[in-house]
Amino acid sequence: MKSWTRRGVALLPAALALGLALPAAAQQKQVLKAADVHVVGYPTVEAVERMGKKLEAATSGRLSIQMFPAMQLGGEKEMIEQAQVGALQFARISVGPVGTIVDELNVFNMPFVFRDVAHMRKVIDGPIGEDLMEKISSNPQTRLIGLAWMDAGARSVYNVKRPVRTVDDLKGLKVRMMGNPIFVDTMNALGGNGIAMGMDQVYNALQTGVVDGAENNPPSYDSFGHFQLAKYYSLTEHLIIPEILVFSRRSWDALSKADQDLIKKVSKEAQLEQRKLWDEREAVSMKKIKDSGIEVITFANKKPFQDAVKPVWDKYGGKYADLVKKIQAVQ
Ligand code: GTR
Repeated sequence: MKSWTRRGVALLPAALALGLALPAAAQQKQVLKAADVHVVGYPTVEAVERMGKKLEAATSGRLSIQMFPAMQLGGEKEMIEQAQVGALQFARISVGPVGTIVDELNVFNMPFVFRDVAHMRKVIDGPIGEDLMEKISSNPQTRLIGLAWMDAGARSVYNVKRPVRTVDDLKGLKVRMMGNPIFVDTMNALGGNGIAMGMDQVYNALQTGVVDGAENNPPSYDSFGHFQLAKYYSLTEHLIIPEILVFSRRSWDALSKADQDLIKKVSKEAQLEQRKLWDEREAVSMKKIKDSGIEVITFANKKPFQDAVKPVWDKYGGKYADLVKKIQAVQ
């Protein structure tokens, strides 16, 4: 009896680490850390916080999420690194930086790859989305588990200098892009000077003239305060890049199968819940942008912009040709 007890005690930490079937009350409370570059109230942050509430309810408080919003843990590159070592569990990031780790995902980072946002949503909700998500989880080098897609609308160019009405107007503008060579090449093909930079530096860079502009969706342009500095917003919609919620593989492997399944379930629900929040927020941000006197430039025809990015397709497109055909076939 004694030796059984000793062995039982000795095995306890291992059992906990593996999440083996101990009575729920005996299992440790776990606070899962989540990070986002966005502030509280932003659709992605709100969706993950709601997930946390669901986890708490489903496990009687054993699992919960602590959100670190607003770049408290750095930019997305830093968030990925922290998730890889298990210092952070959930990282809500753009597919932009993920493409530098899992090349297949770069297909979503190609300019004008989707016809519109509705097309992107159909693709991420369907088998292509599932397949690409699996590519993250199945590749041991990522050290990440892919959980859910989220919406980030379409990205458009804004700048401090002048209204951009044509491709030519972009000439000579230094435009911040996310850290992925595809984006820098895209801006260069459009005639501007693409400058890769983490979001944590962009406001300052716009203020000091290190860059003349950047590109993003209306909620980000609004929420990061860039609209207060860059007064010209041209709805080029050159990139439609979904967001992604990933989990640290290291932390994942220490969870029980039941907890993994629960996290997968609430993440999938978050994918559609975030979309509703997104649509509402996009309308609010667009109104705020227009009401604050920003010159919003629309395009009846984006073909000149689409034609200009042909060099990017020539350089990278070949690798993704089959996948692109499948994406285009999604109606
Ligand atoms: C936002 C996106 C962030 C980040 C940011 C950026 O739209 O939600 O995840 O990618 O853009 O430009 O760095």
